[in-house]
Amino acid sequence: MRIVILSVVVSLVVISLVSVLLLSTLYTEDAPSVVTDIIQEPDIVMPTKSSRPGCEEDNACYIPDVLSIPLGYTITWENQDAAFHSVTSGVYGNATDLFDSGHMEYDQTFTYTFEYVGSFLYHCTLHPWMNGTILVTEER
Ligand SMILES: [Cu+2]
Repeated sequence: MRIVILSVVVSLVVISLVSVLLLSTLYTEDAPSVVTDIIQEPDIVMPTKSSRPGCEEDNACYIPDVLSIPLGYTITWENQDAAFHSVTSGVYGNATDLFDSGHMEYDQTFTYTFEYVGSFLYHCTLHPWMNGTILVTEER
């Protein structure tokens, strides 16, 4: 009788331990993906078809094409177009060496932290019509 009770208790403990383990794996798998989604929310996107001229007429080669940020803010760009694009400081044919993403493929992101106050022009090295501006202000 004692052995029967003991084995029932042991089985119950094992079953509950396994359930807790299974549940915890479920939750640990869910939690990081939610956090990742929040972190990867881009500030600026390169939309589809920005590789063809015309987006500049709607100021929509980078969306938004002008963005104001506080000093020290880190901007995330995301290429949502099928074509390669870049995020390069300066203007087309006259890049500065502040930042350069290199060629970004679809879904790729680029981040840059602005450490100086001012207005910063940037462009795409592949498509002369793609231009954007970051306005960095003193307030945090
Ligand atoms: Cu481009």
